[in-house]
Amino acid sequence: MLLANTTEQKTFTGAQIIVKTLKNLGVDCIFGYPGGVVLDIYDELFKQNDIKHYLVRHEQAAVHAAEGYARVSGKCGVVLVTSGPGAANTVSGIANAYLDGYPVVVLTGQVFKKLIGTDAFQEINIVDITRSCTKASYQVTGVDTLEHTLKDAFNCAMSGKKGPVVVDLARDIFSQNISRISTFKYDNEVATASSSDIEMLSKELLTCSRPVIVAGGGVIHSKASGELIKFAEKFSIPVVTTMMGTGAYPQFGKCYIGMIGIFGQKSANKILRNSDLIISLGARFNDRISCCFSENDLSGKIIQIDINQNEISRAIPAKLGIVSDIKYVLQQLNTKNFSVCSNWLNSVREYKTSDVKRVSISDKLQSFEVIDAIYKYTKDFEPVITTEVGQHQMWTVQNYKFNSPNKFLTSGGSGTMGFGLPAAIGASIALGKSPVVCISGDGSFQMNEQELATCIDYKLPVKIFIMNNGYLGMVRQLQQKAYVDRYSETKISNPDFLKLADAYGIKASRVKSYSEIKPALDNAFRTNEPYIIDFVIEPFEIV
Ligand SMILES: Cc1ncc(C[n+]2csc(CCOP(=O)(O)OP(=O)(O)O)c2C)c(N)n1
Ligand SMILES: [Mg+2]
Repeated sequence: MLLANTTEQKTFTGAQIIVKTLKNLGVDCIFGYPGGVVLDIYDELFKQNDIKHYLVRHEQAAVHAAEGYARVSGKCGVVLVTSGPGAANTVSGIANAYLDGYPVVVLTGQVFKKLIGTDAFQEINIVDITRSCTKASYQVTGVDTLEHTLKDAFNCAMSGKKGPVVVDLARDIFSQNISRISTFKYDNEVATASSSDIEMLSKELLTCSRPVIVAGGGVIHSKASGELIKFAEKFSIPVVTTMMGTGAYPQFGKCYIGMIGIFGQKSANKILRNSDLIISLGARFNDRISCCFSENDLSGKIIQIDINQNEISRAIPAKLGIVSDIKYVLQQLNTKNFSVCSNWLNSVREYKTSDVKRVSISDKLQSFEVIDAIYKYTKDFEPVITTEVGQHQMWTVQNYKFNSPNKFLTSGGSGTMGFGLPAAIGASIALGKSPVVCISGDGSFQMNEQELATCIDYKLPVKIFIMNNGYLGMVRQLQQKAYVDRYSETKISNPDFLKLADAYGIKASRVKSYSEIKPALDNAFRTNEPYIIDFVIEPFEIV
């Protein structure tokens, strides 16, 4: 909701209004890449110091960096790019932020109003292209609607289930004048459960005997980890998470069992089957989870709590759906008394014996040994860990122990290779240039490796650990199972990552055996600069 108005009498250009409005909205950094159409905005940015612009090397990376910044800071990420190819390059990043629900406002330059629709030089219809993967796509063709559209865009990105919003800016408006500009505060209204919803939920909790909590990304969005810990531990209810809920409940916590879904633990999936009540907190039950329950009817026992009305019963029909901020619901439940389920919790802990134990399949360095060593080395300072997409992503979520929210940044809904490095850049900036670890695959790293230049330019201590297996491993694994070892186009050649690092002025080392891990990590964390470790691992491991 937008509140209050005071006015100043002065004339402003559209470009000035953009920069001033962003400041009013509390924006302190922008990730972007310039081009002819948006030069007026870049000139205004040059003249001020309140908003810092981070120049990336590819527009997709700008959006991932803005998402990484948003995930860690809780603020809205902002991106500025030029028209045509600049705007088109943002689409993968926008889709990523959409599916995982993180707020990013993407400002795209557009050709002059009279040229829109004429296939003018560097014209694309970014509004139509992104309509299905944004919360809203606006086009501004007159300076009079500029300020309000920007406010609406931020409000939309940050409210309810958060997500990306595009604001496409016709070139004319940057030099048009307007005489009024407002200052304003902006406030977020959050949906909360009704008292009858809370009563119905309490009744279910009073009558069940085998409850389980599924903590999804919504718990992290709602900053409800403290309330979740209290709720689960007060009543001894087992907690499982989705991948996006990793860290929402501490993995060393006494109620934690594991991650559900196809790459999760058998024990965690088994609890859902054997439970009589599933309390789903901000989990989407997408196909990577629901495929594990195709032979079980969970619909009669799911209570789904989500800020997004559209998620309720989307994948599995819910017995009760509550559209609400999760923190609010947990706060209400924590004031009540339900029976304590210690026997049930103790019995499901036994399920863990059925979980697969990782074992070495060769004398080569194994992925799980590497991730475990990284965990042991970093656990005391709990850095933010980002991943790319592939086997290394699953090895990370399976073998690293996350004990706090917002420490694990991964591409869940979209599975976008190329997310991890720019997301680590955004996270490091949000944390005031703190060390952030990017666990990468050799394939994924090459999707946005140009961002090493951004790390160097801004002296960001991003530690890139490449799980180098010489394959697009996750796809190779599918081929191994489904196509009898016919590895069509999944063996990849890589550059010498040490030489590549050197070309960018980044220090690096290569690790081929277990004993080399610790000295390499010492080197990586001793410096306050970026660092690359090329972990040469067994190529034929499977997740
Ligand atoms: C942009 C994009 N293209 C293609 C894919 C399909 N895909 C999923 S995992 C994967 C392999 C990733 O290889 P690598 O980064 O080396 O990770 P590994 O599985 O070997 O650990 C591919 C190609 C994708 N997820 N994203
Ligand atoms: Mg690989």
